[in-house]
Amino acid sequence: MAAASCSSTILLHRLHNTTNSSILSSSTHRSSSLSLLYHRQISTSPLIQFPSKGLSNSLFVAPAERKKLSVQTEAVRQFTGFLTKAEGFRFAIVVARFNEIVTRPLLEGALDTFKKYSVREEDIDVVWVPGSFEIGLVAQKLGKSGKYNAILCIGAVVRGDTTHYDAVANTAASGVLSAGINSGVPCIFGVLTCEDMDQALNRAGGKAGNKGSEAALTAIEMASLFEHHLKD
Ligand code: INI
Repeated sequence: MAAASCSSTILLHRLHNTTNSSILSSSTHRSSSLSLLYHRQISTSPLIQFPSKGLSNSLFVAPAERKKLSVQTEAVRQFTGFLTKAEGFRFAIVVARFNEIVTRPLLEGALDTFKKYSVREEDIDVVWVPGSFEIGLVAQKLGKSGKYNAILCIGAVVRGDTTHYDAVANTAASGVLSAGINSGVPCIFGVLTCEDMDQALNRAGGKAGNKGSEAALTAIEMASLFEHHLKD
């Protein structure tokens, strides 16, 4: 584990960013300020809030205590994945054929995003399965193959279509989760669970954006987190 002592400039930088030092290795490098530009969703609020005197149940933090708190949290190392330098990462996409009218645009959104973030086409394998129920097993197999940095799982479960909506939706979610845990490779849940087809189409490139594209960003971030910070 890297030593916690360093200059206040570096500490401040670390509070808003991450170091390149792996949590699981002893090597320590400082991240470049460039990486700050690409940092996603960083919370600048304190991680913990202490109650102020006389307000034991309140979350109010007096200015003096807030200052003290920021001094304390400056020593906390924070790690995250980045969207830059995705070139060289390998991804598998497992996509369900069921509701293909929805899953195909989700797949296209994911492929577009990978391209935008410099993932090479030859580093992406797409595996089609009959339905969302089958995704978890295949994702696990691909994860365990050791060939990929992350597995992106795409499906669409629509309540209107089925009386076993809950069974398929829950199986898809727990299957993708288990695949990640059992393989040690990030498995990203890009399976829509919707009330009706309109809602599904809206999320597959319609009014509500493209969830396949969002899932691809998550896959890159997780691949980066594992590559740079969580390697055995
Ligand atoms: N599969 C889906 O991906 N979405 C659905 O909405 C769906 N419905 O409606 O039934 C669905 N069913 C198929 C299921 O995933 C399996 O392929 C099938 O049960 C065979 O195991």
